[in-house]
Amino acid sequence: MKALILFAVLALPAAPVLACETFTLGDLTIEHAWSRATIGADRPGVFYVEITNNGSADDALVGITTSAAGMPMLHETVVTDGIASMPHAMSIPVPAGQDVQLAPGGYHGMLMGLTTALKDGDSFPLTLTFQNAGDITVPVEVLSMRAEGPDCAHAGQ
Ligand SMILES: [Cu+2]
Repeated sequence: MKALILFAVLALPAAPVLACETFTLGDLTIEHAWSRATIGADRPGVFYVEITNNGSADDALVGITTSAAGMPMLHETVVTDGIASMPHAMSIPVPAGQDVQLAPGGYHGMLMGLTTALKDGDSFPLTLTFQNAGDITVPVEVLSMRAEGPDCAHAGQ
């Protein structure tokens, strides 16, 4: 039994780090697509990603869909007088030449109605819909419950 546990630990670094892959849709670059493990399927999951617009025309993220959740939505975390709320974001601007992050404390995807609990190390496909660039489906890597983002070494890439 002890040997089995040791093997599992040693095998971890070899796992593919999907969240560090980069995807391209027209002038847009999509990377660091990740989510957090959930205890069950009753509470919503989260979706974070980084989008870079390398073009000269503005675009906007207008929706997300995934088989992992019945009702995925775009939210924005807004703090007013010290109280945080999460209004629904109809669209998230991705201005020309800029880098936009869906990250803890700001814009994020909220995966309402999870079909199953999200487990650390799992991944699920999610489709991002942009106003101008159209659709792209990327794999979303599920990180640990306390993760603040993927640990991607960009040196030499
Ligand atoms: Cu939210």
